[in-house]
Amino acid sequence: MANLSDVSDALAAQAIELPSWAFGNSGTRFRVFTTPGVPRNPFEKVSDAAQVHKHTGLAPSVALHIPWDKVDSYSDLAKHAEDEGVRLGTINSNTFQDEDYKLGSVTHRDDRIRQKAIDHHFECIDIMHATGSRDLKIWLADGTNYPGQDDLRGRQDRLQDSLQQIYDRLGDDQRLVLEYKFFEPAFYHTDVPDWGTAYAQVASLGPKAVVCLDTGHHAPGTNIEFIVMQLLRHGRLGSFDFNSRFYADDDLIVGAADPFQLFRIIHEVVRGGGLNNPDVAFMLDQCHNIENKIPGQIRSVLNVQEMTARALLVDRAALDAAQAAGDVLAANAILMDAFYTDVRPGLAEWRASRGLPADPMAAFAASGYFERISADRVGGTQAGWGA
Ligand code: RM4
Ligand code: MN
Repeated sequence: MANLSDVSDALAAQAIELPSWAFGNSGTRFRVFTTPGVPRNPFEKVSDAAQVHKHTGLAPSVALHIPWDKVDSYSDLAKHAEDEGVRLGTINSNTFQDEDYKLGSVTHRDDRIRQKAIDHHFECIDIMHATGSRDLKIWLADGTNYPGQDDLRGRQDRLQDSLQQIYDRLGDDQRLVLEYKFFEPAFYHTDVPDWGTAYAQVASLGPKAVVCLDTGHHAPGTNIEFIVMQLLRHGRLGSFDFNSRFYADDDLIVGAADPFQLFRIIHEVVRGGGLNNPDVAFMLDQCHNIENKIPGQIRSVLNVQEMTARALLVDRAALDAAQAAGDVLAANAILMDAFYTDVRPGLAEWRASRGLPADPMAAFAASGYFERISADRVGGTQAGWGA
């Protein structure tokens, strides 16, 4: 098996994008608890995200959500990000909080409402030009609650037409990233429920359309690493939204519920050439409901780094040989050897050797940043989900 020094370059190249909404107060449909120092505007969210990068070196960019992160000047926001040592990343559209979208957005039967949803994406593309963002990520709440409520085929046709109009607006270097989710807020059917539907939709749009795999958006028991393999094989895995789930779309800290699943996913990413490949963006999509948000994000990127390190330790040559020989138990043991390797002490040393804190959680706690924002940001209540 390799050791960490053999994979140092791959670790150094890793970049994980943070969601601006992770820094605002968020919650379930029950109580939204507040956190001291919560950002009052997108500038403060970017500052908080920059803390994660400062202490880990892993998170150089921040995804924005529109309209949550609308500002008067995107060049000012981009400049602020640069001053803080990070940059602005993916732009996420939002067609799930407007009264008009009760029965759908880009799939709506009413041309006025469907056009409004398409126009929102055009606005997002304008913002991408101002921020220098490459990716437009689209997750839709569209779907129905009752059998017979609407014509499934008609909705799929309107979805295709709307996405094509949005796609045709993209600049040469921009991408449309379509995210699927099998249920919620619609419960009978969603219009983009699974990777196959997302794949069929993006494949007919053109080469700049790819799929986002949100790890929380599958039915229990789904073999997510198989989907990773398949999308990579077709050249359509555009990005990950990492988080973890026990029961539904829990949006908990990635790797918390099932670290082995995260390992298996990243193993397939490595196997398929998707690691540190700009075509496959690593992002978090999480909400910190009860834990403090900045340390929650630090923990998250470290979890991804730890499972990446373990996946890189897999002895690929030995694995290939065991697989070719049909040696089931040896092949399984080779994978498990890497998974069970505790990479944490090695990663602490590796960080220290690169001028980063050996223990990013402790370094953030000692920095006084949390105490400072808690005192300074009076009046910050909600920013992000539920804003
Ligand atoms: C959705 C989806 C999107 C995210 C929103 C906040 O469930 O996962 O990626 O933008 O939540
Ligand atoms: Mn997501």
